[in-house]
Amino acid sequence: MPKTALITGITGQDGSYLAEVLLEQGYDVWGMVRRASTESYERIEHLRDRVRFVQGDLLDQPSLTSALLQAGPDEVYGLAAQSFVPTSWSQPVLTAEFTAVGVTRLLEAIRQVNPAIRFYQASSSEMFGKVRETPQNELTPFHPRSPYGVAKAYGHYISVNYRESYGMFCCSGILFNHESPRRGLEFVTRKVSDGVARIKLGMTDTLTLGNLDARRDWGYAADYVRAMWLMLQADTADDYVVATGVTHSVQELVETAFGYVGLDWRDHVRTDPALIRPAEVDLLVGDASKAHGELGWEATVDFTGLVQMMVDADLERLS
Ligand code: NAP
Ligand code: G4F
Repeated sequence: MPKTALITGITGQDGSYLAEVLLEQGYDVWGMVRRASTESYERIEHLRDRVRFVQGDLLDQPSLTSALLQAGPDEVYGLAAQSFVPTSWSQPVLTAEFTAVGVTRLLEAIRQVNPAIRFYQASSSEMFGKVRETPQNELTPFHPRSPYGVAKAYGHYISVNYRESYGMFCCSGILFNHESPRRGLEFVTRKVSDGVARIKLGMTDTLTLGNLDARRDWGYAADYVRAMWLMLQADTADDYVVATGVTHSVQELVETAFGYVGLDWRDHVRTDPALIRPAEVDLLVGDASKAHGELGWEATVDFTGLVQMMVDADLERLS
């Protein structure tokens, strides 16, 4: 009997890769999508005839209950969120409604429809914020530095609480930044790969960025969604850091991407104070020893391989 999974946020970067993994595993895959005047199915176009869709929105409790009743999942992957950190300052209340309280709405729907459903919560290294120790692991205290980080800390703790209060199988994956050619264009890696491709192809000459000193632990999204699936196959529900363990600055990202196509970044990159955040997360680097040891998870793509993959994909798309 094949298992059934429901993915919220299936139209996003991670949802598209996770759907591929689950289909490969023989799952019946359902995706929750929100109604829009224009469909945003670009990342899952190639999967459309293999996935079933149900409408729902994190703001609307009855739609979540209906989605669960319709799909009848064994596993729910809660990936939907307002996921862009700068937007969380301009829309802090909406971010809290989607990214924080939305998790409670989904957990309540699961508890009422079928509390045996296994649940994955898309938690974030942004919760570590102004980091208390380096590298960060599952026991590192949180100090979020944006309304997004605060909302994710809520989502993490409410998932832990439903596990501890009701015995539900809730896993919180504390994932560090993960990227791919399907990454949204506003995130820094994709902004850089897209910008480098445009400059290389003569479509523009300049790339404007914010803080070049921030450091992130960047991995490949297709690797990270495997960790989500592995968490829900474990004997007991738990929380896991997923990271490469290697950190690079935004400047190193820029140097690597421009260098790959034979350009000097100093000739093209400008900085704009308007892109500096009200509060910054200066350094993230994760310790994924628990995921390695208990789940057998490993990253397969390193930083240079990731940057080159993204630049190649944008060059091909724009050529
Ligand atoms: P993403 O590309 O921004 O995708 C977000 C998804 O959420 C989209 O499918 C979006 O649908 C959906 N969504 C947003 N608001 C919704 C609402 N009110 N109701 C229903 N669906 C809604 O994000 P991602 O990079 O795939 O990340 C997936 C999850 O992991 C997010 O929760 C993110 O915060 C978290 N996370 C990401 C990273 C990372 O580095 N990528 C790291 C740690 C944690 P539309 O297409 O309709 O907009
Ligand atoms: O690519 P970013 O926007 O990602 P950020 O803020 O780290 O958040 C991402 O990763 C989190 C996991 O830690 C996720 F939870 C979250 O949903 C999202 O996927 O920015 C990375 C760094 C920041 O320090 C930022 O200040 O790049 C710096 N940066 C410099 N110039 C820029 C830019 N970021 C963006 N987006 N655009 C710039 O022009």
